[in-house]
Amino acid sequence: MQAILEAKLPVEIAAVISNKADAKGLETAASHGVNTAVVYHKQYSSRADFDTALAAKIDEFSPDLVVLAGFMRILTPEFVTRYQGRLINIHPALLPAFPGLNTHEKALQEGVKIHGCTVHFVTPTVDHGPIIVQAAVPVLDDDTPDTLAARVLEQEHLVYPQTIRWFAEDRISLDQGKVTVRTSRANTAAL
Ligand code: 3YE
Repeated sequence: MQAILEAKLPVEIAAVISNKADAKGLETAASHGVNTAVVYHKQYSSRADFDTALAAKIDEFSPDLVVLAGFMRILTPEFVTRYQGRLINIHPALLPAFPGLNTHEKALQEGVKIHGCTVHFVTPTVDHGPIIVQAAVPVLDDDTPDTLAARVLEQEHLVYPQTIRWFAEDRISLDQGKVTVRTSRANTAAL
């Protein structure tokens, strides 16, 4: 989220909304003069109620694009459908490998030599939406989950702002589950 705020993108960051009042990102956003809001999931008796409240808060800002950054909740199909084609997430693995949590541990366990991150449209099945962009990093022999995570995070900080820039420039489209990225650069960031 901080990398996005500091990337000097040609967009207005309408608001940063968290489901946790103590999220560091709220402070960071406020220090950049960005609107913040909290929709606390524990105040709602069901996932559907939380998602409805979250959507209502988001819609107060009429965003063109909703960007999940460090957001750790599974969203209902109703929520996901409401923002179809304008809701994106970044996942710390080269999907479809290693969906879910603890991706760096899993990558080391499996012995993959290439790991990375994936920006994807959000669909009802977690971590299975259409892929927009990926960045790859090498896995080194002496990597720990932490050193590997740091290498991947560096790429996340590049590709997520880049994706938002392309979105703002109307270079990304989603048609029948297929993503097109119109850019002179390759879709994949370099190693
Ligand atoms: N929801 C849908 N599709 C997606 N959320 C995220 C991506 C994505 C999505 O592609 N439908 C971990 C969720 C995985 C988990 O079990 N979370 C718990 C809450 C844990 C907590 O509050 O810390 C839950 O019950 O949702 C964003 C990434 C989701 C990460």
